[in-house]
Amino acid sequence: MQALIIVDLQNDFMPGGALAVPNGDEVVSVANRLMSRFELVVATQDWHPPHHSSFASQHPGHKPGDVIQLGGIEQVLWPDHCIQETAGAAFHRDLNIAGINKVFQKGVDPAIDSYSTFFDNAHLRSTGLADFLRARRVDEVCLLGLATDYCVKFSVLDAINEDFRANVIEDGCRGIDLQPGDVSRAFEEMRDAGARILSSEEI
Ligand code: VGL
Ligand code: ZN
Repeated sequence: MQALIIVDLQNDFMPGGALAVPNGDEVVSVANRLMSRFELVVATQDWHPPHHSSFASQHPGHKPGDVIQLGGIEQVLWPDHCIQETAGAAFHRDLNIAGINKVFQKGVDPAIDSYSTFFDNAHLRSTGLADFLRARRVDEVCLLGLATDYCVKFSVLDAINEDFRANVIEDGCRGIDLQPGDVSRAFEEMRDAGARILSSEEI
């Protein structure tokens, strides 16, 4: 059984948003088109408390894009984004919410970031997604969304670690490219880990 996982199609990641991913809005229609092909559709939401430690605003002297050590792991600092219950954290208005079976929220612990849909960045706490999928006999997942080089990549790597076959829908993803080449390196890393990189036409 296959599931579609739609990653973080939220206003703050769209053009004009607080942490805009270039052309991020282009993948909403890809997500809507693919939903009907899957028996199970999961969407994730980046869902931070107002003073989340991944925000540069919480670290005097630092600015977005800086990298610091946080709880022993590297943390890129971001503009304030996807704050719980705000318009920026809401799904893009064109996303077909009715086609989503379950929403998983992540990044809720103020002390640690969570790029992956499965675990926080220190791999300490599970979101419950893996068990949710296994309970429904899912053995293969297809992922798309934002951003290729953060939440999509880490979700795909964790999916493989959790023994799911993982497919990434290339035209359903857009990335940040904080360092030029990050997006193509992310695809390479996912492929090397065992993910299949597909086009939405192949689904
Ligand atoms: C994301 C940076 C910070 C993402 C979330 O969804 O890829 N990136 N928070
Ligand atoms: Zn975030």
